Amino acid sequence: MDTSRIVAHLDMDAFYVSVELLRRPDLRGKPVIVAGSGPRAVVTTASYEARKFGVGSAMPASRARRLCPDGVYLRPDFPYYRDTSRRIMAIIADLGVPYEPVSLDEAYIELTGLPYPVDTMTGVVRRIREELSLDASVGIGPNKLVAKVASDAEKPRGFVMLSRERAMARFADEPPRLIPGIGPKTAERLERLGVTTIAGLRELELDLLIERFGEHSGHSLFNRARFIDNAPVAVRERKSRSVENTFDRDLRGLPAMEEVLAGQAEKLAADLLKRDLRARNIAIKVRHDDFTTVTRAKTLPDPTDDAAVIAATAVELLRAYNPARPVRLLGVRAGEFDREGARRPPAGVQLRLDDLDEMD
Ligand code: TTP
Ligand code: MG
Repeated sequence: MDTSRIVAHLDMDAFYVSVELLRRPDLRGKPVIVAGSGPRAVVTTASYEARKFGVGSAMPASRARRLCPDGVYLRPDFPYYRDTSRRIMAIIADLGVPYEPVSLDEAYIELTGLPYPVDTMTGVVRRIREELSLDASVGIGPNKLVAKVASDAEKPRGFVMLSRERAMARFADEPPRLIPGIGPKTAERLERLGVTTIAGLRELELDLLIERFGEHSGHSLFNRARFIDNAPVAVRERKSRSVENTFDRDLRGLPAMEEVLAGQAEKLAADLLKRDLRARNIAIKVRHDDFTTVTRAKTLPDPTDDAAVIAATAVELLRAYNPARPVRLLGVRAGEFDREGARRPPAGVQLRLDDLDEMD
């Protein structure tokens, strides 16, 4: 087995609630619950204060109100959470290593090959705290499975590093459901086989697991009980990057529009530079006052991350199109990247998870 792999999982603490508290600091320390409205509404998240009343995610809001009648109930504001999520992911992206966002508030990060993987993650947590005033929990391990379970083990503000062996020992007496991928149905079937703990699951022979759960799931259960997981951190590369703005008042006339495009080209170029990307294709997006939307694109002879080249191309496209109606939105997009993906840092000293064991 490759013992030099190091993966982190980062998960924000009480995410929706924490984001709400940024604009409602008066609610800090109170039981706050973000839930939808209507008879079938469910709780999306509850502050740690509210969790003391037994309120939790996915619970019907009506039940939460009975358990915690004095709680503050807020409606979810998804655009606000999405925007905050982008900021978090941008901090992670700054590491320049592969990462995989799994939801608005969590991501896996491939730390293999980094000289100081632990410092790297404490740095991420610090930046999220300093720049966004939000708390995150982190798990570090030899694979995604250990990292994920570790990030959950000491929430909130957890920071747990475990080797595979340590993970097996630490979670031995926990129910199999602790392992992602083992849902209520599987847990029930395991219980009928007399298995109520992860250690108990390890006592079942592979053949029996395959017989009961099928080839694929049988193997998976066998491996996951041992915290074996070879899944890669799946980087989802975006095929293009863009900057766009909607205006409070519609724009008329080319000069005003060209000025906007020039500013957007600056931002886009900085973004490309940061991600070590050069684009072969530049496009503009124009949305009119009647919401008709057009895009115009041009392929360049050489890939670029140069603001002046991007701006000149965008302006050229705009002049050729020459909008006939007032414009409510303008944008510039860069695509067909020449060199995708992040710079790999030079391989330095490799911290092995055996070393981590000795540190705690
Ligand atoms: P989680 O990370 O599961 O929960 P959390 O961040 O609120 O709390 P913690 O990690 O500290 O235990 O989910 C992230 C967000 O996803 C959560 O804030 C709200 C949303 N969510 C739902 O909308 N429905 C759900 O059932 C769950 C579990 C989460
Ligand atoms: Mg979370």
